Order: sequence, then structure tokens, then C-alpha cells
Amino acid sequence: MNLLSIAGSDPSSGAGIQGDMKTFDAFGTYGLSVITAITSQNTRRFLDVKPVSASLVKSQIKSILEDFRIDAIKIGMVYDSQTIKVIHSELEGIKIPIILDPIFKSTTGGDLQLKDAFANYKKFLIPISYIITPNMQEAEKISGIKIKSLKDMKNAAKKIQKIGAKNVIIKGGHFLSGSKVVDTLLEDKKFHTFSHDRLKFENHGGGCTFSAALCANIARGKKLSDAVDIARLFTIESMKNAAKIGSGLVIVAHSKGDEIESHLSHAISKFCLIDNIYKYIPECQTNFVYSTSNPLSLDDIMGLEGRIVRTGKRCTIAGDLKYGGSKHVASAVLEMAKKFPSIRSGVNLRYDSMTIKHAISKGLKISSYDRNAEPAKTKEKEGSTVSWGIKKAIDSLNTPPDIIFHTGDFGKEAMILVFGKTPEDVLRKTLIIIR
Ligand code: PXL
Repeated sequence: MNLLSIAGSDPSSGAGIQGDMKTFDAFGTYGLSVITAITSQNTRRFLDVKPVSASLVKSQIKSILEDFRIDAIKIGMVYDSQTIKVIHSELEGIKIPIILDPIFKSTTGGDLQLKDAFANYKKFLIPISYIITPNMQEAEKISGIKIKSLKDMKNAAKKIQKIGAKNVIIKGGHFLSGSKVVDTLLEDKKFHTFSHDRLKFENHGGGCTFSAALCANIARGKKLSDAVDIARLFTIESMKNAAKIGSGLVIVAHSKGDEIESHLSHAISKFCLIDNIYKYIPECQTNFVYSTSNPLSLDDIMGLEGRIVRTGKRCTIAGDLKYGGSKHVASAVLEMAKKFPSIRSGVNLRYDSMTIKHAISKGLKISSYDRNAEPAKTKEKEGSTVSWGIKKAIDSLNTPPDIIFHTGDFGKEAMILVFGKTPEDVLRKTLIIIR
């Protein structure tokens, strides 16, 4: 998954482009960047800002869009009208969701947008956004409504939607009794509200973290209200973990997002880069899975909805990572995890007796089963062969094998399955086997 952030540079790396790249990474996505301005700031004060020329912003956007498939775009700081106009002309009509994070002031009070750019911001960028993510002050500025109640917040969201944003999330309403903070999402015509406890200290990077996390989760195909909720919880966690890196404000510290997805996604990318790996992709192609701990069903195991496909002498990743995305490899891991709960990841490779000999010589623990010996009863049951086979292969074992293979059956391709505790562990064993 590739995401693009069009935003300003923050040398303290809590917010701006640098913060976005860290958030994208935490969700296992690849971050590309177009820099609109350079700021000089730290956790105590704001020193200076200069925009990058509009023509250079334009050519940066072109350079990314002509080469990469982009799954979602986040727009953060845009300093002046010329930049706003080129971003609009480059992105207008594009079929990629745009997450617009209005940025007017830095945490330490510096101006991040020229006053005379605001009208153009409303005219050119808000209407091309799939969702806009203002906090209370920004929502008041854009809507012209003073927000003192949930009703005002909802009216402000409607007004901002009228300006042209398809959906609106206003963050940080603090008018409820007690210490609750409320966020309001206007999704098309429907309102959703979310609330959490107010955090006690100010931090640097929370706003950018939220919109970048939202961008990642919209790209991953999450339902909008779910994407908002995941991004909120991730941001709250990052704010709670905020660290005193400099001598002023604390800086958000990102936790790992969906660790399952991020580990698996990294491992799959590395797997595809292994020299000659295409030779190990079977006819039925490859899946690579990672399970939550103690899985109960295939829905607890993440895998590719498509496959890792052999394309000439390379591998291509087809489809997205989803819980329930794999049937065969996931069934094998599910069966393994019943007896050996530490085993949570697996990949299937093309069978070759030489590969098995090599794995044995390298000290890996091997088991196997005979598909021909499967009783007619389980054969009839759709999808049960793998579970039956794995069970058979581990029945008499006291420790988990690294590899289980079978040599096929009439019309059924022989196969090797590599198991491990994590995707990295599976990757390590795969490298041992094929080198
Ligand atoms: O958090 C908003 C933001 C965005 N972009 C840049 C910033 C800040 C806040 O300070 O500096 C470059």
C-alpha cells in the first residue's frame, strides 16, 4: 500500500512530513512525500518558514503520480495560494481519496498558512477532499460557527460539508460534563460521535498522527467510521506514549498500529525480494499468513486475499491483506496453533525433494503426511484436507516442526509449508531452505 503526504517539513519530526512518514510506517504502508514548505521549529519555539516554489511542488506531485500507484493522499500544510492552486490542478478529478488536514498554526504558535491563502484553501482544496479533519478551532475558522455545544459542532460539520468536503470529522470538542472529549464524524448525511478522556498535557504531532493514520486506514479499505475509530485510538495511544525528546513540549510516540498487518506486510515485501524466489512459487501460487494469538477460526488469521504470484522471474503481490484472506495456508496454521500455540505464521512453497534434503541438512525439523491416505469422509468435506494432513503430521510430535510437506495426490500439487512464530521467523527459515 502506497500513501502520499503533501505537507510541510517539521525538523523536530513530531508533525508534518516526518510525522506522517512515521505514522504510515506504523501501519505497514509505504510513505511518499511532496514537501510544500520548510519550517524551522523545535519543541519550544517557532523560528521561521519558507514555502517551496509552486512549480517545484507541482513537479514533485508529477514525479510521484507518474511512477507509483497511490492508494490515498494526505494534504497537510500548504502555505500560499499558488501552491494551493497547483495542488488543485494536479489532483482535481483524481480517483484517489484525499484526506485534508487543515493546518493554520504550529503547536508553538507559528503561522503555517498565509492569511490571504485561506479563501483559496476553501475554494480549491476543501471541495476535492474525501474527508477533512479540523480540530475545534480550525472548524470554527472554516465554518464561521462558534462551537460551544455538540449541536454547534454538528452544524459546523454540515457547513463545512456544504463548502465541498464529502465527509467531515471535527476533533476535540470539550463541552461535555466531566473530562470527556468528543469527536464528531459527518459521513455523508449521517453523524457518528466518539468520545474519550481528555489528556492532561499538550503534545506535538497529535493532529498529523490522526490524519495520517486515517489516510492509512482509508487506503486499507476500512469502513469510514472504523477508519476514524482506529485512527483516534492510535492517536490517543501515541499521545499517552509521548516522550520528552526536546526541552519543551512532548512529542507523540507511535505504537505499532496493527502489528499483525505491519509485520506480515514487511515480511511479504522482503520475501518477494529474495533472489530466485520465483522458483519456489508453486502452480497454485503462494500465500503468507500471520495469526492473532490463540486463533479460533480463519477470520483470526491474516493473509493475502489474492496471492504472491509468479510473474516471469519475479513475484508480484496480488490483492490486499485481510483477516480471513487465506484458506489453505491459514487452515494449516490454525491446526498447528491448536497443538503448538506459539506457531502463528506460515507460507507455502513449491515442493522439490532436493529442497527437503537441503532443509534437513541445515538442521530444520521436518514432518510430512500422505494425501493419498486421507479417508473418503474428510475428502468430501470442503477445505478439510489441509487440517486433516497437518493434524496427522504433528500427531506424534512434542515440539513443532519447521516444515510440513506432502507429495500430492491425483490432480493435487505437492507442497511445502514453512511455519514459524512470526512472519520474520518464517522468512528466516525460508532463507535457510533456499540458500
Ligand atoms: O500539527 C500540525 C503541523 C503540520 N505541519 C507542520 C507543523 C505542524 C505543527 O507544528 O509544524 C510542518
